[in-house]
Amino acid sequence: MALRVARRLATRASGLRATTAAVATATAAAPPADFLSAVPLLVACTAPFSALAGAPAASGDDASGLRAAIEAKVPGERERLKALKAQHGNKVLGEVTLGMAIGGMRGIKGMLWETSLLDEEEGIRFRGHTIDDLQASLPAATPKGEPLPEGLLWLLLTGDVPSATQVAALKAELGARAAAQEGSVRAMCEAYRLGGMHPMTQLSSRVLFLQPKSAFAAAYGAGVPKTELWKPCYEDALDLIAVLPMVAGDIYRSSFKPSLGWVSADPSLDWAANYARMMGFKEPAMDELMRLYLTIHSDHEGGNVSAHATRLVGSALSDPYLSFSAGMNGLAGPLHGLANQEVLVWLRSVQADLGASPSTEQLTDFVWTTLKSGKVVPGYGHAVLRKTDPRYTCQRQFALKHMPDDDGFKLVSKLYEVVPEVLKATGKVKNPWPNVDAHSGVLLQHYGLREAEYYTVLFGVSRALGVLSQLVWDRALGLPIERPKSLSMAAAEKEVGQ
Ligand code: NMX
Ligand code: MLT
Repeated sequence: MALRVARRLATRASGLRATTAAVATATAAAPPADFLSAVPLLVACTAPFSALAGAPAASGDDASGLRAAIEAKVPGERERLKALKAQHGNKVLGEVTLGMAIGGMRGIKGMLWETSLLDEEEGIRFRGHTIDDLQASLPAATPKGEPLPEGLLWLLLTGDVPSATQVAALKAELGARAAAQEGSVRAMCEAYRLGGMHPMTQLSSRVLFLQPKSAFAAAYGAGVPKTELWKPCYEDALDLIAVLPMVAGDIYRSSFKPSLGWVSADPSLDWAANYARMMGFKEPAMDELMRLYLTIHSDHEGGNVSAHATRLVGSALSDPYLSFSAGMNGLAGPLHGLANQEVLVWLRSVQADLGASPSTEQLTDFVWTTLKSGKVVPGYGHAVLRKTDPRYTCQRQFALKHMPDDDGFKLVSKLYEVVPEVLKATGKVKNPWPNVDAHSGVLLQHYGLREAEYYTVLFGVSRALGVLSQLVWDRALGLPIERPKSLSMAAAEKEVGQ
């Protein structure tokens, strides 16, 4: 009953969409040159955009059967957690030293995260499956092709590898959800031309502008009980995932290729290929790269900044739009997701200084110069991994298959022989091996996506699959508000008897 009330509330404002579109047309003129010139536009648009409330449209019909598949698992997973807590809730998971509290909580086992688990040697497993497993078992668009991210989304949400029929149904459902929201999303995108801002700031802001759509916020406001809140959380997650290519594709076009204009989704295409079209790319190999890229960047257990920020904000029962936007603000940091931008900028500086085929000695000197100037070598190191990231390895395999003679790829390969030795020689870097970001830029650049400042947006669109899937389970399992204990230095001194 309360859920029905929430749905009614969530559709009430849809009649205002015409007003929204009119405002959008009036304000869509020239993109602002910089942030300050964007401010009056934001102020002008704030009030009419409450009209976005209630546009989730396709929500509720479970056309793919995914929600029913999750629902079938919820009681069993709740029981499992209840039993764990009752029988083992007082077992010790590890000790927390003062060094860990000072050192970014590294190594503290302090949360549950169901969708993926990271092993420091082996790398990531998504619901127990390695990347190699996924490439073999998830349905693909072409024979022996890269996995479809829709299949990964099904896996993350249910724990089961989906059939080709289930993936086709989810692809169709995401397409229908995107089509149903296109009018309101387009109006928002065309009203908020934030071209002077970094693409990640644009992404985070635009997700917030969509927040009035939230079925979760409406459901909470209508008094839907806590045990049922995972359902509107799921609706928001799927609605948001469905429109992210539209939102992010428009950020790309409006920032870098304004002549392309608005690009509608092609219902015959999958989520990743549509995203490629929305950025103006048509080559089948680019579609395959996008499928791989959007699959492997989706999730990296719960402690990384974007995942943890999303979880933390969601734990206050902030809705999925607010939570995901928070995660994107974390992903925008250079030690996290923005490292993919930093890598390409750094590789270009190597090429500008040393030419197309630098020697090992020249590269070694260049890496030392980077370190001595106080900078990190982007794309290398990790807080958990202690070996080469398997996400790096699978991108390398993609390059060997599709673009073995690319100069950027050759440089990345050469650096793999040089950088770890230098980082080891510093004596302080715990993991001298490359992470996911060391490789992605040269692949994208090869297919014409050369604007490095956009790269983290691609990471963010992919990360939505993981963090929003887990958010649905956070609510389904009834996980509480997160609130770890902090210490002042004085309290720490007292604690250690100093
Ligand atoms: N280049 C230079 N110094 C490094 C590097 C690197 N790639 N990696 C670690 N260090 C330094 C680190 O700054 C620290 O120095 P100090 O004691 O002077 O503060 C020291 O080595 C020990 O750090 P670690 O314990 O090895 O690494 P930590 O867990 O603190 O940080 C990263 C992990 C990923 C932040 C770090 O390795 C780094 O800054 N890497 C480069 C940026 C990057 O590629 N980030 C992307 C990570 C993946 N992602 O997408 O999020
Ligand atoms: C990620 O994908 O989130 C990064 O590798 C960072 C991390 O796991 O800490």
